[in-house]
This record gives sequence, C-alpha cells and structure tokens, in this order.
Amino acid sequence: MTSLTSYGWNTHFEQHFHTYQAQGLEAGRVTAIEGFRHKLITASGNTDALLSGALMNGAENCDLPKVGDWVAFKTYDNEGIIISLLKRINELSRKLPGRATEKQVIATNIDTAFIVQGLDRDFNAMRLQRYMVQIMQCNIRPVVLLNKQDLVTDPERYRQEVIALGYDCPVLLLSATGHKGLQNWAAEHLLPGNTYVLIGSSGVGKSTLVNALLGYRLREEGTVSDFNNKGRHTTVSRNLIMLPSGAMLIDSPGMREFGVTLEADEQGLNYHPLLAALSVECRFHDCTHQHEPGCAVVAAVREGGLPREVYESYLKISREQAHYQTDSLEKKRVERQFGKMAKQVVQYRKQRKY
Ligand SMILES: Nc1nc2c(ncn2[C@@H]2O[C@H](COP(=O)(O)OP(=O)(O)OP(=O)(O)O)[C@@H](O)[C@H]2O)c(=O)[nH]1
Ligand SMILES: [Mg+2]
Ligand SMILES: [Zn+2]
Repeated sequence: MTSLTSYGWNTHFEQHFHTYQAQGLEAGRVTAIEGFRHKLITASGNTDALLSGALMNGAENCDLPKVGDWVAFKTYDNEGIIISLLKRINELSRKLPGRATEKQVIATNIDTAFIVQGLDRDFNAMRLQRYMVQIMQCNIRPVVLLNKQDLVTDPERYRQEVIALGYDCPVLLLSATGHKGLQNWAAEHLLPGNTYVLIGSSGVGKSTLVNALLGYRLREEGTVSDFNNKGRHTTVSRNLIMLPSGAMLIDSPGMREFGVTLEADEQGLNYHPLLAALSVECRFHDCTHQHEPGCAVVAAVREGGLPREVYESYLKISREQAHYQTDSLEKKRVERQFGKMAKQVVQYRKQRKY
C-alpha cells in the first residue's frame, strides 16, 4: 500500500474526489504520459490508464490530464480508464510559441518551480525575468538555480545580478557534475510530499541535476531521454520522479521560448519589483510609465537608477500580456458566436425532425 499523502494528496483533492469515491472510483496521480497511456501512482501501486471517450472528445487540451494531475479512474479488465480530472491547485503554463492565445499546460499541482540557467552561454537575466513573471502569475513559488558554476571564475557575480532584479526568491549556485551546492539545495528546498518542477532551456543540466539527486542515472531509453542530432541526451517528455528524500521532482524537456499568458487582471507592476518600488513617486497614480510627465520610472532609466534592459523587458512582457488578453477575448467572442449558431442549427433540425 502506498500512502497517497506522500504523493501530495490532501484535503483539497479529497473534497473533489468525494463524489467519485461514492461511485466506486479510485484516485491516482499522473507521473508520466506516453502516447495515450497515462502512468498513475495509486494507493495500490503503479498502474496504466487511458482516457475515457467522453474526456477524449469533450475536453480542451488544457483540461486533459497532465503530469502532476490527480484523476478519478476505474478499472475494467485490468485496464484503468480515467473518468475525470480532480480540480487543480495550480498549473504551470506558457503561451505556445507561434500562437497568439494558445497556452500549454506544462505540469500541475506544483509547490515550487526551479528555473534553471547554466552559467555558460545560457545565462540571461532578462529571460529569467520572463520565467519569473509567468511562474508567479501561475501562483507557484520560483527558486532560481544557476548551474554549471564550475565553468566560470566568478559565479557569485551572476548570483548578484539575479538578486539585483529585486525578486523575493532564493538564488542558488550549483554544479550538477561537480556536486557543488546540491546538499544545501536538497536540504532547504526539496521537502518530502512537495512537488517541484525543473524548467529552463535545453542543455542547462536539468536531467543531470535529477540524476545527481537520485545518485544514479535514470534509464535513458525511450521516453525518458533521446539522443539529439548532436549526439546528446535530451529529455523528450515530462516525468514525475520520487526522490529518496520523499520530494517529487518533474523533469521537463528544454524550452526554446517561454511565452507569458495573462490570467485575469494580473498585468501591471505586480511582478516587476524594481519598477513597483519606483512607481510610488510617479505623478499620476495610473501612470503607464511610458510617456507621462513626472514618471519616476522613466526618470530612473534616464538617470541610470534603473537598468534600461530591465525597463525594456517590462515593456515587452506587458505588451505580450496585453496581446494575449485581446486575442483570447476575441477568440472567446468568436466561440460564443459559433456556439449560438450551433444551437440554432440543432433547433432547426429538431423542428424539421432530421
Ligand atoms: N560543466 C558542467 N556541465 C554540466 C553541469 N550540469 C550538466 N552539465 C552537462 O550539460 C549537458 C546537458 O545536461 P542535461 O542534464 O542533459 O541538460 P537538460 O537541461 O536536461 O537538457 P534537455 O533535456 O535537453 O532540456 C550534459 O553534457 C551535462 O553533463 C555542470 O554543473 N557543469
Ligand atoms: Mg533533460
Ligand atoms: Zn510612471
């Protein structure tokens, strides 16, 4: 028997599972998805499950089970069938590259997201800021991991550069291959029963970090890792891994772009601490910090008190958020119109009896 609590089960899921339990269903957490096959951890161990026809046909992709989700399922002839998704506590998502409004759910029910950058050519504070905004917007706690510290002579300089962005978030220096900083990371930031996700560009060392924590290499065949054309192992799917300490860690494939979405009314300075601090001095309280007279933010950029790249990154992120919002409102309007039309067709058919 596995205790579901050690996999993150809590009263939130219990409440949502109540009605399904009454129907004789079981609960499980998705640890990996391979094609149609969902690997679940359940009270009686590991099992595989498929989606019910209703889920497969009715739900939008974002609402289908993802790694980290809790689901209600039943078993027919030794085969699990997922009947429903239990309400998520949160979801880590990004805007899909090249699409105006479509978002991709990367993983769900996450306590902390580790943003990993490598201190080789990957380090980029502005890209880090974009991850930060999106993660905070998803109601997930960010922690920054600067890996490959063995490759630079002054790793602390990079750490200070991240700290200077003003986020209230731990910034750790690591070396996955040199086994530096790992113990401290594990002791302070990987707690039993909590769920973590590693995100960042390809090649920053996410899988190497997982392997270092496990003390052995995960099997690298099939879906766990593939050789890319440079002859390197690169992760191709997400996997929730139980660490010996009891913390759960989701490894994910590297992302080339991390687009921001906009949930509700989150635009503004909520996730831009340096600008937020300056903006209290702006003449107008609804200042957009672009062209208004008496704008303390613009003045700070001019006088060197705020790095220009931080300001420009803020403008870029805000523009993207506004875009995402306008486009998704437009999409909803079109869908509503389409829904109305579909209803009319059904009615028309009913009247004519065909
Ligand atoms: N020098 C050095 N190399 C490292 C370190 N961590 C990882 N690497 C190397 O970086 C390369 C990429 O590591 P991976 O762990 O596969 O990177 P990843 O982030 O999982 O990449 P994707 O799965 O493609 O997203 C490997 O050759 C590692 O050996 C480190 O701390 N220092
Ligand atoms: Mg990997
Ligand atoms: Zn202003």
